[in-house]
Amino acid sequence: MKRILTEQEIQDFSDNGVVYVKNAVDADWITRLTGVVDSQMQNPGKWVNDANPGNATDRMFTDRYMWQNNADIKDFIYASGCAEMAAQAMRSKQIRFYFDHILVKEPGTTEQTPWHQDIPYWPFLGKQVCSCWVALTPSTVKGSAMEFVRGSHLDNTYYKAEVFGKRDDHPNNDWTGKSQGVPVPDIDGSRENYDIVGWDVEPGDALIFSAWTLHGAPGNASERQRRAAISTRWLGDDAVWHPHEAADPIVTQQDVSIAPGDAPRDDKVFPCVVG
Ligand SMILES: O=C(O)CCC(=O)C(=O)O
Repeated sequence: MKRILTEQEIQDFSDNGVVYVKNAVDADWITRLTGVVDSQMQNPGKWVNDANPGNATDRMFTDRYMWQNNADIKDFIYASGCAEMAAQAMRSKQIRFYFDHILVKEPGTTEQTPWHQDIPYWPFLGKQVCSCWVALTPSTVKGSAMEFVRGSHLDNTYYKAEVFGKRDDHPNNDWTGKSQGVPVPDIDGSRENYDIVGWDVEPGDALIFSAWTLHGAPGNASERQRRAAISTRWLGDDAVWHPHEAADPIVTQQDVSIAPGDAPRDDKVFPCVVG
């Protein structure tokens, strides 16, 4: 069963730049993807970032761009309904896939997800670009849940990409240096000045958010509960290819058959999932 967004959910996405979608994907996906997380943590891919390999605590682990080699993730992209929800949220006729991203914070993880906007990290421009973040474990606003600055997608501001968890032994993470844009303000330093929203989530719930919405998350202070999620990234009708120096190197100009300013109509690299 694929989840269909209500008119209210679609309007919330449009007004707020983020929408919480209860029971967005079936429980079977959570079982399968939890297995993927466990196996990637044992056997990471090329694009891993692992703060503390092998540790059961204080470990932030991310891996991305696995869909071409991982059958479970490929199935999830085509069959989970995330593409359709992205299409509905963005009111887009067509949806192409960009990349998959798993994010894990083991109990006692101090590393935060800094406040950021996704668009400057990605080689695209356009307003119809979004993520569908699906919880694989519970997380609460008081704990490790994501937070968003409501309405920040409408500010027409392109924020400078910041390095996440910079470490000398993780060159994979160090590609943001020449990013253009406005520095992200110190949101945690003056939270009262921002309209910050977040939701307690259960496995299978989703947060769909615009690539222009400021978002972040604390570490994971829980003593026992892992916090894990998969984020899939989606390109709608107005997305155009915009390679730039500080963009994520998973897909660069040499990997695609399109030119800057083109729609992402390279079916091998950005498969069309809706439309
Ligand atoms: O899960 C997190 O802490 C961050 C996720 C995120 O920033 C994203 O999916 O774009």
